[in-house]
Amino acid sequence: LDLIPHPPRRVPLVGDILGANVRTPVQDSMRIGKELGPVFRRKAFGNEIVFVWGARFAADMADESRFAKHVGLGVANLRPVAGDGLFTAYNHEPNWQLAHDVLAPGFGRDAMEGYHPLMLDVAGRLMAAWDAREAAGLAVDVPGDMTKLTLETIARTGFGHDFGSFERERPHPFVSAMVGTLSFAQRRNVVPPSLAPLLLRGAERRNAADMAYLNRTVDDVVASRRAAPGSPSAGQGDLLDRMLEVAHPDTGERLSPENIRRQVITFLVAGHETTSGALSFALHYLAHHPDVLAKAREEVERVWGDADEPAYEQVPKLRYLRRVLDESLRLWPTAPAFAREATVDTTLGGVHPMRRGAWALVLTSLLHRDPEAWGDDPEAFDPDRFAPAAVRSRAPHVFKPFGTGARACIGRQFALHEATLVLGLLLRRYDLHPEPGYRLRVAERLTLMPEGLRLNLGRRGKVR
Ligand code: MNH
Repeated sequence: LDLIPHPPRRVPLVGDILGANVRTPVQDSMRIGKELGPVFRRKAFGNEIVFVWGARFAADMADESRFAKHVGLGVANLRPVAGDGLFTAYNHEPNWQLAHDVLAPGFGRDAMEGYHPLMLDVAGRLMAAWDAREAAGLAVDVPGDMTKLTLETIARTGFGHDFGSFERERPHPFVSAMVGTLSFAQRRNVVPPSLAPLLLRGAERRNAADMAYLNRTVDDVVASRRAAPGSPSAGQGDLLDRMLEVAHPDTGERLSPENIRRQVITFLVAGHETTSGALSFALHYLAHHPDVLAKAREEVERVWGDADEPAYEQVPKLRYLRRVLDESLRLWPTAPAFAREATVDTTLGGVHPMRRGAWALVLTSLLHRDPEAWGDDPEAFDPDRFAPAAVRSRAPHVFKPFGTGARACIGRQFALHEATLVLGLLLRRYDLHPEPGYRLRVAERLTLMPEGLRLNLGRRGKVR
């Protein structure tokens, strides 16, 4: 550990909290990491965290024969809500493998094709809302509307449930409760455990209420499916059908009712918050880079032609738009870090000895800006970094917005399909004008989101 640098001014008991802001732990760590180098540590009260962002070290941690996911920190703080659901399960918990095997086909090609019409339908509701704003000459609240869109999409495709987000002025209480629990989980990382009972007493009570609300919502969704089996998702069965009805192909085992509750919460939360941020950052960059926007729009018009609604296979053909999305996720990976632990006694990158069980946080948002992997100007927004030749010439394991290995994101294809589809539809229909003077600010609540991002719209080709 002595080899690993830390901020210079350490305060006894308190640690490295000088200059640290409890609202922005990720951006603080990015700033500090740039100064201290590819592996560094920060201490807050009793807890010392090792951060890794250098391309070579992060790539080494992707080696599944020596490292695995570590459930700690923010993820562990979500255990009271998400329990042994897929995202928060410990590697050794049998429910991880069981749920993974039962649910993975729910993200296969056939399943995705069944979700496509529902995704189009939700996008239609967004555009109806945006048409009305545009006609009234009003700006749109990008993160707010993207959250409505992605929540409705995962709820409709996965669970046949309609939250009615677009019929509401304010976020659905499910969203407020979710944001409450995420923010609470983040705050628990930055408050000393000994003072937590005192400092977080009011917050604990609110968190308990938020959790009770999430549980109630989920129990209602499950109960109504049990009362009326069969999902609306084109003949395929959706995630909830799989949870309720599918047995493990080898063992014949099924998910328990308590575990199903955890999985539904997990998917409703994991399935929308990060995608909403990804869409919001992409819209921000598109609005601020007219040349990129023009090129992406040209592609949409060329590939989709006059089709009113693009078919499933026409979405992955938007190669350039996918690069825009990748580049947005490079600069602001909306799940900005993930933790890895050594599964054997080993040496990280040939330099830092690690005992079995020792863990470190891969700081994705800084890994994605390491000049060693990304060149001299890593802050610049440039989708061509993801052109095939550029990708081929880059080292592996330096782009990790969806994590790595066996515990990487199960919803990756779902998120990419949804986001590419929606960006394509929006570019075809609207001109995007930034608000004068807006400078990107990033809000943190375990995930990242552009704060206060509003865009003015212009409607193109009124016929469609
Ligand atoms: Mn997702 C795991 C990022 C969209 C459901 N997701 C992860 C991890 C990252 C991640 C990073 C690994 C975390 C870790 O190692 O601790 N996820 C994203 C991003 C997007 C995203 C950046 C959108 C953009 N995720 C989605 C969607 C769903 C989903 C959409 C569901 C429909 N993610 C999950 C689940 C896991 C996960 C479930 C846990 C998988 C496992 O451990 O087996």
